[in-house]
Amino acid sequence: MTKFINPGLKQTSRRNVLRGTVLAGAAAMTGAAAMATPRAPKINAVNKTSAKLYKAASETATDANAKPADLAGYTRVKQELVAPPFAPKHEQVATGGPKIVEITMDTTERLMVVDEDTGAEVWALTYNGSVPGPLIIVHEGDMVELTLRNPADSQMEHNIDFHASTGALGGGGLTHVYPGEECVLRWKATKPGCFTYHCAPGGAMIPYHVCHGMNGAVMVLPRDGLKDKDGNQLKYDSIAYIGEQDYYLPMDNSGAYKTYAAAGDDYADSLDAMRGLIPTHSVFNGAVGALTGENALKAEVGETVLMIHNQANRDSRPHLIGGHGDFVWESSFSDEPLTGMETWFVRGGSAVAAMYTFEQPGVYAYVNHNLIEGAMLGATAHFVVEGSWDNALMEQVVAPREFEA
Ligand SMILES: [Cu+2]
Repeated sequence: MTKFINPGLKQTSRRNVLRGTVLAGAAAMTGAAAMATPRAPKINAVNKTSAKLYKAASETATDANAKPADLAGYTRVKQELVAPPFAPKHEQVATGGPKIVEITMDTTERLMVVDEDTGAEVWALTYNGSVPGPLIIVHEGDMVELTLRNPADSQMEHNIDFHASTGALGGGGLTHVYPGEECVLRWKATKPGCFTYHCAPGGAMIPYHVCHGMNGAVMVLPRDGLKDKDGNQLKYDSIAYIGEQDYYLPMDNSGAYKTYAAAGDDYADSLDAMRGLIPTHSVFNGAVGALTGENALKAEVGETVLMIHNQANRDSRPHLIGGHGDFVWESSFSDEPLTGMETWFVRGGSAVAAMYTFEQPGVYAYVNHNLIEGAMLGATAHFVVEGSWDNALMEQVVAPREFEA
């Protein structure tokens, strides 16, 4: 089978199609022709180094002399993954012994609207069709067993790097799947906390895939659930799973967003846009307005929400306007949570959990408190909270009126 990348540019065999190096080469050619830029060869060099790294990781982890894993004592369960902002069915406190949690993800490539007002769209590279990819929840000591499938009609190769896992580039070295291929990776969740996962096919393809939506989060709960600093149990009523996505969408000379016929066609243009490090969009759950208006998150006064915020590429600083982070785990769930936070920090390439119990009804904006990103680039979500107003917490004593000088 033969496929074309960037129609008219290069034709290659199926197994080689859209390897990071091939595409980078194509980008280098177009880049060199259009701009006479000296940068393109550097990307090639990076990709070569990266390819060696992946090969080495794969060889180490497929050592025939390695001892087989002892799976005695584990029970197998399936976890049905659901689209964000929702969380899969799970226990907060684990019952029974450790489990092998079976999940399946498809690396689907789909054209998504990023902003209806401007017509901005992206050929999103996804896990199971959503940006971010689905939230996975297990307990410390469990195994995650992922079947990763790349649909036959995909344009690109994909893989997955789990920050929660140990070895072989987070599994990235063992999970490269080309269109029409699948693989199975099993890893043990030894570190409790929230962690990013993302696609990392090598070289410049890594940020390209991550900045096209290919990332998500795993939450590894302690077996006995979440605790405050004194060891008291903390439970949540619901989860709001928010993935912050920076996009670098190419524009034409008039400032209009460019459109492309297929995933990968924007590669050279996107790399040029990404080099500036300034996103055109920074959005929650894939698009401007994905979590506002009709799509707003819902809660009730007295409800405790665990907000899980994933950012695979850039730092973020979430703030709930009108509320707080009662308990925030910026690091491991083994660490004491931060308390009473006004704004918390998500290091680029990580996921953070913040717990809050709503005390007043109304609309709360959950924003990246880099307010340029929150208000101008799209990083805003809304919680619509039902319940009775508490004048003891806040009251409008005098409505706005003219005063006499
Ligand atoms: Cu990918």
